[in-house]
Order: sequence, then C-alpha cells, then structure tokens
Amino acid sequence: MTLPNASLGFATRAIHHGYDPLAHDGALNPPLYLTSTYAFDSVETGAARFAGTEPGFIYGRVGNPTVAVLESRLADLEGGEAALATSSGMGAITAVLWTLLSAGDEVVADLTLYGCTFGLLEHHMPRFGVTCRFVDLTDLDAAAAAIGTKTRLVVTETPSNPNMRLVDIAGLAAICRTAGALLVVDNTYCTPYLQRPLVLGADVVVHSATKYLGGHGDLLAGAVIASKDLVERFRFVGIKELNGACISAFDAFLVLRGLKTLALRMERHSATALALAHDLEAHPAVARVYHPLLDSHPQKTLAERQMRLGGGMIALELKGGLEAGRAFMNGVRLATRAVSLGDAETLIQHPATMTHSTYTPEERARHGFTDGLVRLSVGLEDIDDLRADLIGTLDRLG
Ligand code: 4LM
Repeated sequence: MTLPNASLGFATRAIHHGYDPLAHDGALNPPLYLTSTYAFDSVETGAARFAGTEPGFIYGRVGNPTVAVLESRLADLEGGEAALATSSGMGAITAVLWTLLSAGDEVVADLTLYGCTFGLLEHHMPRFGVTCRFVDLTDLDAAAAAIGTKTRLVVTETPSNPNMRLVDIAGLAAICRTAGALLVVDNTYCTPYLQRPLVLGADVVVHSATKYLGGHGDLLAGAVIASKDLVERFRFVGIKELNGACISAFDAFLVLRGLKTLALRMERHSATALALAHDLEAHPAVARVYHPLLDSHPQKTLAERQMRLGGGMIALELKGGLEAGRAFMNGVRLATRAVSLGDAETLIQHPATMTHSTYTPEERARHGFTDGLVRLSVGLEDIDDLRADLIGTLDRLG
C-alpha cells in the first residue's frame, strides 16, 4: 500500500507517511525495534555499510528502523529532503552547530532564544573559538548589516521563546543566501502544521520534539530537517562522532503516536490560546499580552503571512510586575506550574528564573524581556475551565 503522497493533506501524511502495515504483518503501528546493533551477513557487507556504499543499518547510534519511519515522516511534513531524530531538542541543536562550525567562525542569532540555546551560544561556544553576535533579527536591515564574511550560521526561533517576537523567514533567508550563510530555524513553537521554514527558504529546521510533536509530556526528543547532504553530515559527524545524542526507539515510537493527532491538537491549542489572549488582554490587571494574532502584536501582518492560527503559546506581563506575576503563578489551580510546552496540560512558568535563567539579569535586559514575564503553554482542557482559572485568579488577586 504505497500512498500517493503529493496529493495528500497534512493530517493524512502525519498518520500514514513512510509506513505500510502490510509490509509488517499487518501491524497498524510501526514495530518497536529494541536493538543496539545489527547483524551483517558477511564482513564485506559490514564494511560496505560503514563505507556508505551499501544501504542498511549498522549501529543504533546512527539508525534504527522505528526511528527511520519517524525521520521519513518528519522530513515529509516539514517539506525537507531528509530528517534526523535526536535525543532532545538540545541534541538536535548541538548536532547542527558542532557539525557545521569551526574555530574562527561566527554565528549571528536573534536576541531571544530558548535559554539553553542562548547559553550554548553565548557562554560555551566561545570556549571552542566560535563567537556569536546577538542581533534583532526582526529588523532585516540590522540582520544584513550583522552578517559578515565569517558568519557561517544564522540562528533564530519564530515566534521566539519566551516573548513571541517574529522573524521574517523568507526575508532573512534571502539575506543569508546572498551572504553565503546557512539559516537555521527552530520551529518548535509552530510545528510544520503552522509554519514550514524550509518552504520559506531556510536551510535547516530544528525541533524540540519533546513539545508539540510528541504532545503528551511523556518523552524527550528532537529533530533536524534539511537537505539529504546536510542530514547525512549531522548523522555521521554530529551524532555518530560528536554528541551521541541519538533518540531511543521507544521515544521515536511515542513521537509517531503523537504525530497522529498533531493537526487536531494544534487547531485546538491555537483556538484556545487566541481566545484566552483576548480575555487576558482585556483584564485590568494585565499590562501586556504577547500573542502573534493580537492587534497589539507589532508583527501581526507577518504572523498572518508566514504562519497559521497563531499557535498555543502566550506570554504576559501584569501591571504589578514581578510580584504580581509570582502571585498569579502561585494562585492558579488548573494550570500546572511547570516548564516545557506543547502538552495536553496547560503549563505556566516564569522564564527569568526557570527556562531563561541561563541569561544573567543584564543579558535579559539587553535581550529585551522583563523579569515580570509569565509564560503560558495553553493546553487542551475545556476553555471555560481555563478561563475560570486564569481570569478568576486575576480577579481574586485584585
Ligand atoms: C521550555 N524548551 O521552553 P529539549 N528549542 C526550543 C525550546 O523551547 C526548547 C528546546 C529547543 C523548554 C524546555 C524546558 C524553542 C526547550 C530544547 O528540552 O532539549 O527537548 O529542547 O520550557
């Protein structure tokens, strides 16, 4: 049963792509291959597989049949040639950076990135002779001015974690192409259901599949999607020789299960988040709400052009600043105080002391997000219950 993929919709491909039950004893789900190594029928076969002159699995760190189904499906959904699944989002990011960068190279990155990506670029890559310049990539003139002859990679998230800034992927991709730099976009917040950076011109997409792709808060995983050539290098240099961050077959199986409902979940996360963003913005205790589709978002037009539905993430600041934000986070009863995002449960957390505590207070100020910022990952609960919890808590706090 080979499906004519080009004509199929996103949800269908997220459920079926790259797997034929009839080729696996009718098993509806891809078999879970729990093996660390693979038998060769001869020493010549083994040598040919290592040399890359014959296809086939060689060792669990560089491939597994369950993982291969996931990789094929992710490449298809992102519109890329190939994909590599990794042990976590950070495993994906380090596989890309360590494969492509050498001492003396420069990275240009956006001002706001997930805390550990920032920490890696600002505090650790310089130890290996790679410097990073953080630039406001929402300003394409500033981006063009910052990208120089030593710039090998340009790294961005859009919308950015935690403050929902948007970067014009097509515009930035054109600048990178002229300058000879590769554009890496972290698409964790959107997933390919809402935004497809490769189709817009980016060279590499990275994901924390721990989040929406898995969708249930029960695994850690990551992915890189790019050209076949780049993915080969990330697999055989980045994962095999540099960081060893291969995904487990069981986690790959769980991500495949999550993908079956990705389209449904993203519709619901997005609809609920937008409605709650409007409610929160109208509340007298709230100073500012950050969501791509609010009229108050300075890049709403770009959001409508390059992504769909707005996504499930909201950030907000209360008029009472940090103390009011703390009281709000401690006051909620349904939303769960936890980091991570993209789960069925609504999660609430404090970037300055949690996900972005890798930034010093000075860096947070320089990079443009306040200590009072509260982040919400809007889950799949009934909206009336979420509204009662969030708005009710704000009302109670006065
Ligand atoms: C969080 N985020 O924000 P692993 N890229 C983005 C992310 O948000 C994350 C990663 C990569 C959060 C984790 C605690 C945009 C993570 C890193 O956690 O290594 O799968 O992904 O709450």
